[in-house]
Amino acid sequence: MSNLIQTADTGDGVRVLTLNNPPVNALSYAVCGELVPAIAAAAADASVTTVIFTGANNTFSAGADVNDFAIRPTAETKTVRDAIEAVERSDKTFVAAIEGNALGGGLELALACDYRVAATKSRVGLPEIKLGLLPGAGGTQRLPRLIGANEALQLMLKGELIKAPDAHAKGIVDEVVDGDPVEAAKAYAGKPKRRLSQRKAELGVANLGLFATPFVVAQAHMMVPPEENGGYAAHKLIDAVQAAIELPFERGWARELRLFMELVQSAPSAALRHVFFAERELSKVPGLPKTEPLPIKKAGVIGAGTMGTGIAIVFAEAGIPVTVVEPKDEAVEKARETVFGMFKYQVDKGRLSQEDAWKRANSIAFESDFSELSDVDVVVEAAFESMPVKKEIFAKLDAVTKPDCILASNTSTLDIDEIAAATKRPDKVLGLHFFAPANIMKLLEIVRGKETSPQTLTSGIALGKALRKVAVVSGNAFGFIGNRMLFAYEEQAVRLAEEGVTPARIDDVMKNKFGFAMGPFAVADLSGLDVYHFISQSQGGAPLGRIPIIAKLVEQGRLGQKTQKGFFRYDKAVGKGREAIPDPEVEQLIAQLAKDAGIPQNPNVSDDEIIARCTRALADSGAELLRTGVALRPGDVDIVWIYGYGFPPHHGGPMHYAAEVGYMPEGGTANAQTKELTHA
Ligand code: 3H9
Repeated sequence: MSNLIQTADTGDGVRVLTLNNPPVNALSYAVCGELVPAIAAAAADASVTTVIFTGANNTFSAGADVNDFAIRPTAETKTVRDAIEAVERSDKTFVAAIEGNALGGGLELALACDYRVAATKSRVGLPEIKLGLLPGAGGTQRLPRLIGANEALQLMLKGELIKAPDAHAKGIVDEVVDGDPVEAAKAYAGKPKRRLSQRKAELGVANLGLFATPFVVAQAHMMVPPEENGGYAAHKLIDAVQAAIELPFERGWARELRLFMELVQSAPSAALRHVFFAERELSKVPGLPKTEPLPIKKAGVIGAGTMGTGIAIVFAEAGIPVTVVEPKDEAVEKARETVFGMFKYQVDKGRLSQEDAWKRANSIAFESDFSELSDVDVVVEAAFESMPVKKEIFAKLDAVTKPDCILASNTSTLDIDEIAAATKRPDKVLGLHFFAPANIMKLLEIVRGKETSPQTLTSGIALGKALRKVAVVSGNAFGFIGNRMLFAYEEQAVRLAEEGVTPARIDDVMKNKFGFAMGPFAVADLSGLDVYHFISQSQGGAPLGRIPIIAKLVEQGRLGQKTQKGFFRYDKAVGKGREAIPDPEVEQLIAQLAKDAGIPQNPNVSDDEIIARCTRALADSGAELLRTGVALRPGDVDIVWIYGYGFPPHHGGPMHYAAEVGYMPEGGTANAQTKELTHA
């Protein structure tokens, strides 16, 4: 036997069983294979009165091993459920001593104990919903019996981690301690058993009388997304909690397992598990030599426009003081208002204390001269999207900043190598492409130029983590990963419109049937049709689609949401001016242009065909990025689209979805092999 479970008797009838499966003590089949006999041995040992569960590696457990869900269990396989059943059968007292995280199956093991003690800095939670699962080791049955079904349901549907003091206030843990939780747990030795399985689940809602349960259950079903559009696990989770309220424990425990097994085998859970692992792969760049990242203690930003201000806020929120260089007074005035407005909002929402908000807002300094950047460790340029402008800025930055300062551009389309060539330190130049609004959107594309050094790239990845972004490394190619694919996707949507399908229908299908946060035409209107036009002009002038619809709309002053007219109309009185209103004028314009160009009409394409064409365009474009080495892995492409463009996570991203529906992108597979990054 290995030492996945460490056993220690402390001499006073207490046996400590320590989970030891680095890094997070996942309760893998192998761990449970040792845990079950260890519990049985303690149960059979007359000298033991109390068993304390704890974790090595400064943590309790992150739950079941997510890798195991892809492995079919055999009759011999042991899971957390077997360990919990062994606890349930034993007449000893069990105490969980929690440090670090007790999540998923880890918390479920703790809930099977009679008492729970947690270190002040630890966190607990049942985040299974984020993997398209439900807590399947008794969480849906025991948590309602501990804190009431209504509150338990809210916690499990959100899947959030909560800090130990909050968990204590809710009654999830019995005691919070500053010192060693194992020492504190010993005080519970020999105390009477207190199994949650013996309790009845209360609803936790007053004044609803006889109809309380059906009311709460029906409300919950109504509040989550439909089963086929992101809510598959949520509805089953609600069913499991209903069982906790209505059925005896043993039957609820059995029902939970059946529902859990259905979810483990479901497509949405496979997609969400893929996203979980893809996210954790991001910082591993094949072939990147190991180097220490440069410390980033102070930052600079060029430009106080919307992007520059947002980026400055991101630095301030991460505790990195930042100097914004902006020569125009009115732009500075507006940026200051945005900064203070945003931090005030955080205070109003109770997320920040007044004092912290004030400190952070004041860690952003506005200056008019580049010379103020002489002591910063990184500068992010967020000026106008024009190569001559960027080159001039980089040449100036090269002259004023210290030699090892990293120079980054927030460009969304321009060539990083050409920008780097304006400096004498191209090895210190890279792209840091934030998405608007920069302080809200999680995605950051890190663009690696031809000369970007391993240390600069490593520092960029470390900075991404410090700024709490989901950072994806991209090669230097037009549009990088996200925008390159966006153009391919928008092009396909425009082609469908040319064939007579209205923009409103295409948006409705992609949003409400497929699950995107917004439809492709609403996205175009939000980004600005002038931006698309400008980019297609700078790329040789070819229109998106076969006919110059966007050029015509721009000519008519229809630039999108900002002019209240684009592909759709916008009215300040409807949805604060953000709701897309179909516009027959645009539909007629498209029809006329298509007729003039002799494009065959086919307005009756099915919804499935619309989805297939738009998602295939994404997969084809993603496959090309993988073939040319711009993107490292299919999972990276998926993460860019989920975090940057509102692709529905339950479909796992464009490459995962293509593989799932069996689509083979042009010239390659959706699951192309990981490649070393090259430059396109
Ligand atoms: C469950 O419990 C089902 C039960 O209800 C029913 C069973 C019958 N499994 O995120 P990090 C790895 S479902 C396997 O970078 P952090 C992770 O891949 C589970 N591996 O660190 C990474 O590996 P690598 C419910 C896991 O400090 C390494 O650990 N639990 C698992 O930023 C470090 O992870 C959850 O959903 C796992 N469960 O965050 C919790 N967890 O180094 C999922 C982590 O090779 N986990 N790894 O790339 C998390 O939320 C975060 O990982 C955690 C640490 C907060 C724990």
